[in-house]
Amino acid sequence: MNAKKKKSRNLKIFSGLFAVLIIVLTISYCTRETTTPMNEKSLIPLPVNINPADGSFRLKKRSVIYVSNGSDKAFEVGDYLSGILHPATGFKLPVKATNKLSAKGDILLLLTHRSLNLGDEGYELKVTKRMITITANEPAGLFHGVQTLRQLFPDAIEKTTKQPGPWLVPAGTIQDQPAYSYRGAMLDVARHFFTPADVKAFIDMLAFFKLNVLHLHLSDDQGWRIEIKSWPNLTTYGGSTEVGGGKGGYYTQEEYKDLVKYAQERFITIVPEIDMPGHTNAALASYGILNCNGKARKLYTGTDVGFSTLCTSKDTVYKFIDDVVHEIAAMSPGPWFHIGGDESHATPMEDYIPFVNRVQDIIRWNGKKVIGWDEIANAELQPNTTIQFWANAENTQKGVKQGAKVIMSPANKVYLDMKYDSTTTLGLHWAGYVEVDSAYIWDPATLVPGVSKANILGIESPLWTETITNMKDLEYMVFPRLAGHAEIGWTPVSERKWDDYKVRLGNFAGRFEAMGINFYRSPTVPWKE
Ligand code: IFG
Repeated sequence: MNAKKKKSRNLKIFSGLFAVLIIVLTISYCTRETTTPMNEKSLIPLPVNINPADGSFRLKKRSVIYVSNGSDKAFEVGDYLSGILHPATGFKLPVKATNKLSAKGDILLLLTHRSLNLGDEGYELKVTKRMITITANEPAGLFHGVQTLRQLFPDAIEKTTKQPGPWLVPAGTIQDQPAYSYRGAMLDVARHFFTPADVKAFIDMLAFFKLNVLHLHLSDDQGWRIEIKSWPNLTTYGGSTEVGGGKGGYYTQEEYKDLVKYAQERFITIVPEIDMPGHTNAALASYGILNCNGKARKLYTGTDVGFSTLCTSKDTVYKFIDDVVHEIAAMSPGPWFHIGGDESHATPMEDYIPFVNRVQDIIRWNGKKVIGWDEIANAELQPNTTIQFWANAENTQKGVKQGAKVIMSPANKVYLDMKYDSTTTLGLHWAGYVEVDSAYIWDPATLVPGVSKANILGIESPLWTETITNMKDLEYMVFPRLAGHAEIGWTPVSERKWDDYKVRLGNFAGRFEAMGINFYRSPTVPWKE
């Protein structure tokens, strides 16, 4: 080919390549990855400070999770993050130690011993186009920062099967920390038994909303659910049924310890409750000696309350309680033991008060701090005893006058077994109907006269299971109300507005669906389809 022809051929190739380049650039510009700005993403609980920036970060297959100055627990948070990102992205992100503050990798978890004024549970989350950095004083803060990061990814991140992506996170900085230190839910596994797998699924839901306490109601009239090696009949007999006469069940000590570990890995403290002196028919049926007449009661599968009592005059009963508390306390690293104390209608007050006084000693001797339902305020409360307000403001005020801290669980706001409205088939309604808006529009610090923020340890949402037998029903009653309770426990009341929250909650429809949560589509919420 002569030189002229070569030149015109090369010119054609060049102009062809140039055209291709223009097309590629145009396509990539048009499909430039964009995401909702950080301050327009729906986050629950609402963080204290959100400062959006331009652009977004893109998680890639080669991304790395770095842990700097990390303790083992910080590393565990890295593993947890890698684990929750894997199913939907298909990326198996390695978790590596680094001693460089600006690791080249894409996600850096940084424990800082500077006194960031973020407390033990707060965090700073910084997203740039190049990398994500979560900084905290403690591993719990890193964990909570991970929950917020999770919510900044598209809803599809929650799917358990590989999704197309792209995995974009809007740039910006969040500084955040909780208003209350005790943010919990209670699961009644006595009326109806829930398997360890169910309880772990529930723990995962609590962690997603930055709750940090799971109160397990382990015994009641209908069932005893925790193995006590020194009193084996409690479970072999007392755990053999439930409301409605089903087969019941119980946690072996190994299963219970495994639940405690699972919760601990998610910075959730288990609070074990043995309800007494009332709500004890399962124990009274298991051992005759716990009854004043020495005769074992029959197992009970109904839903009445207030008909049972331990024999408060027998020393054997206090030996029983010490054995039970000792074995459970040894498996429960958290600081609290819940003694119940509610609805002891079969225990005369002159017997109830010395009983509660004596049981507080037993709990203290076993190294734990007492929590009890608000009725225990009629006894002489010891300095570290906390009362859980559920129905009686007068009891609660009595408790505060004795110097007790309060966990706020007003039945007409946070009882998750309360029907939403008269059409709700599940649940009860003795405390009234509790729609999603009513569950959110209240302030724990002003609800009960004489009980202010300084007296309040936090908030807890109990799910009583007289009418709840499975996870789908549990999810329907718990969500979306628990999301609002989590925000009440975390976000300053000055930042909480129903008109803002309901929009954010409405935008969670896709995420709840991606998580497979059977949530109630309340008519009070503008659900985004
Ligand atoms: N009150 C009883 C629970 C349960 C509940 C159902 C407390 C502290 C009604 N005690 O709430 O055992 O039956 O809504």
